Amino acid sequence: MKKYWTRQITPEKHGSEVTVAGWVWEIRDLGRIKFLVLRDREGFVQITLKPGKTPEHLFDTFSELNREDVILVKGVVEASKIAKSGVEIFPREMWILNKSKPLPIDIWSETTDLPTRLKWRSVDLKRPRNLQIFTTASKILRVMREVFYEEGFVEVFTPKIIATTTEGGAELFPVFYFERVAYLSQSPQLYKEQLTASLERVFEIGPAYRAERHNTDFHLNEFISVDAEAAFMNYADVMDILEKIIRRISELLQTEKTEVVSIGESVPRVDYGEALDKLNQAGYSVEWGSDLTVEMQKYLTKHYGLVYFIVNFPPSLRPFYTKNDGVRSESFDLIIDGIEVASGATRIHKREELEGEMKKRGLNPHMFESHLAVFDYGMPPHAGFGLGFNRLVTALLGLGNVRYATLYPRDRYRLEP
Ligand code: AMO
Repeated sequence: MKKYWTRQITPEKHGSEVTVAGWVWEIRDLGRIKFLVLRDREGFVQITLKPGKTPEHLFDTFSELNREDVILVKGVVEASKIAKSGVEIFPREMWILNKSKPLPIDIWSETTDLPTRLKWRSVDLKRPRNLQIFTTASKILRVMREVFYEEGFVEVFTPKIIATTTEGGAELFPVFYFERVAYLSQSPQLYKEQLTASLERVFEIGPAYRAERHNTDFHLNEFISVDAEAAFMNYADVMDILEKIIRRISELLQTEKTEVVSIGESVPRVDYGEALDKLNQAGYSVEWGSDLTVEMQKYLTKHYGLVYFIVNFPPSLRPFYTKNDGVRSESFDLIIDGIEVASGATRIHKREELEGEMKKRGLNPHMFESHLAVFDYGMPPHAGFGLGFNRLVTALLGLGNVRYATLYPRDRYRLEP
């Protein structure tokens, strides 16, 4: 088993014997002295071969190496003023565990276009920037889970094969389910609400499927949704939790020395009406009841900074389950760098009210009977949010396209790899 990551080979290890394993990133043959740079998930380390110091047969092994060959090296660490990481390893033994053909794409520079990179995604993921994106994404998930646990949430999993729509609208992928048609879940919305009647505070991190025909930089047909729902909270309370999550992630990114979207004392909660005023003053001409575009959301960062909420949307812009007084709903979107990263609300917890909102939107309450029945047996007031994980990573790391933050994106024209 591999015991050291390359980043653990530091000058303090001077004189000790270590075994490292990874891929050949770079080969430099300076005649008598030969170098290779070994890459693993966590970084790089230089291996140096010197006549007199290195066993003769390792020069033969070296001459067989190609970039991306998989190697295992046992050697002695020496602190070095010249090597990039301040250390080099003088090998005592070196094994080629597998050979690599020349790669189909260039992972050593940024010249390859996105479609070609995605076609060869497993190879593309060897790129150091990608290793950084996906290890950081994993740390972000961990921070989110920590905050949820601190706030008394339990992690749950709800079905992804479902019988009816959750969000309304026709953006569902049908699947064959024995004798009938089922659908892939767009959101755990109805299940997470139901669970507030028992588990009170729940969160789920899992895939959501949208059969949207959009082909934009921010839409996927399968994305990772971070969902939270809590009994006895309203939308202001869940915004507090979301704000805590974003703050903690921002602290994490600071320690990681990743470029960060900085957050002020508190995240502004901008009334939808006020946002419209600001936009209209700037010449946009948006009417009450219109959705804001990415361009408008980007414009608003001038007034509110890179991270802000828009709150109190008109009910017509929100799904049927959103609590409202007919003019405004207790709802919010979280915008980071112009992108809608999360949306949430206080929910309707009275059955008759919910049925009324379904009818207003042309949905048949009979289709939702199993959901509505839960409201007859002690449904508490509750609120929650759904956060698009791929969009969050894209916005925080400034990637500009949600596909960069997705291992194997599913979009309108991409079903493989
Ligand atoms: P909504 O539909 O706004 O709300 O989705 C919540 C968040 O999920 C992300 N998202 C997407 N990410 C990538 N590609 C897509 N096609 C896509 N669609 C949505 C966005 C969005 O903010 N049930 C409600 C949430 C709730 O109220 O709890 C819902 O699904 O970041």
